[in-house]
Amino acid sequence: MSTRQLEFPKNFLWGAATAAHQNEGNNSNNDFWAWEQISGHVADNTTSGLACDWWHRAEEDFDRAATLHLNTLRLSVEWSRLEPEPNKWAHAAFDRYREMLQALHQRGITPMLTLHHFTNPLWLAEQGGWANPNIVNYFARYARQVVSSLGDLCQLWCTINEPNIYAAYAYVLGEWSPGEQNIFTAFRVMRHQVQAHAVAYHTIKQVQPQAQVGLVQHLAIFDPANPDSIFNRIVASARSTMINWRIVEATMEGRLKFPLGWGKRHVNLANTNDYLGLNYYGRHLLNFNPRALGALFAEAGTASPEMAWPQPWTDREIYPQGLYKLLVELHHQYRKPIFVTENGMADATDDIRPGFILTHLAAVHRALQAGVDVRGYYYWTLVDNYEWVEGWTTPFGLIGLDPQTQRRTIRRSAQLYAEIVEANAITAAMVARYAPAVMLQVFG
Ligand code: IFM
Repeated sequence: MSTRQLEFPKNFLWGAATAAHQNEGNNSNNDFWAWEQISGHVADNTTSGLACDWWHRAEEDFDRAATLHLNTLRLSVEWSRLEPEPNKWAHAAFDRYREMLQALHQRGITPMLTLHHFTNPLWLAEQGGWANPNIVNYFARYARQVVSSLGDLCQLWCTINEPNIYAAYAYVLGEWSPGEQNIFTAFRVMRHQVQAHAVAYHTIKQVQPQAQVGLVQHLAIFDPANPDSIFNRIVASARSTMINWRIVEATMEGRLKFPLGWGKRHVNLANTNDYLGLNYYGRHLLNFNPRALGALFAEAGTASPEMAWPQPWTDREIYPQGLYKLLVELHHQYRKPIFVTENGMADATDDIRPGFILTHLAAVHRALQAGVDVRGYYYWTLVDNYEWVEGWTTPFGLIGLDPQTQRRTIRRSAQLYAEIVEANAITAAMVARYAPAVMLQVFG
């Protein structure tokens, strides 16, 4: 048996990522809850309901996370619980989050806390949500309250999760509340997200100067389905610029470039990330389509079968090299510490997930070898949870969940991940046991 292994740095953070609405249950005071109650909005017509019942029993899953040796967990606080009415703060909800954060610390798990993970209090949605410029001040007020109340238990903060995905689903595709299909509103929303992030960044640093604060962006690889077509190449590159980079650029360089603005530099936006959060899921292959204005003139194409490693249920391909490429690109552009704040796949049978985890961690390792300052990795997600308009159809968890009975099943990939975390390394023996087919991809 080969003794080859990929070792990770000492103090590397190994975690899983989660989100309040997807895990807590009964978040009935937010706009996504209202949205999911309407028939036809969710693939399997389910609602989030009790979700993983974290509002009452998160600690049981924290125990499981500790058994898997995780030393960090990314979770979010639910705005609609904490501020159920404008500027009225629910102390009992703050207390529950304090309990959860304390429970993590007791288990040796460092929390990373996200302030906004897609959902909005109903009062805010009724005022136009992220399309309303007042959101910037509302978000700053909320950030101040959260950090003042929970800051003694948390130092790692994410302001906004995947602003690009939120703007696209809620304002371009119209699949999430408020169901708009207006690309110009989407650009306005993105501008507000950048401004809200920056104001929250400064607010958090004022309250807690030692805090580490960052935006969490979903970055994908957009490649031309046919690399010989110049139109395909143009739309793939435009998609990458607009969807991947404009928001990150604005929060690092301070410039609101087209279509967020006309390139003016705003000092208060610049350098508002202590680290960069990267959520990565795969590669999209694109064809030019002159009729697809809302999709920036692109539609999904397919790769040649021998190239593709398809992901069930999406049009994106599993593409671990993409994680390496994006880590290197972020590093070259911005020289900031990076966390892989999400990476995962839905796989009910858990046949593909072990290979997915191994190949993506090998990509992270390669980036580390190339000098990229990657501080941690969060698998999405710990326990199967409510996947927005996909409902309960896409089990991403290391741990399986039957939402009817709340019964958990530890998947093989959880055992693999636990072994990697415990060893702080990937060994050839692990690959041979869990996913021998990817041996070459992992060790090159
Ligand atoms: O479940 C989502 C999460 O809320 C945000 N990032 C992608 C995940 C999987 O689709």
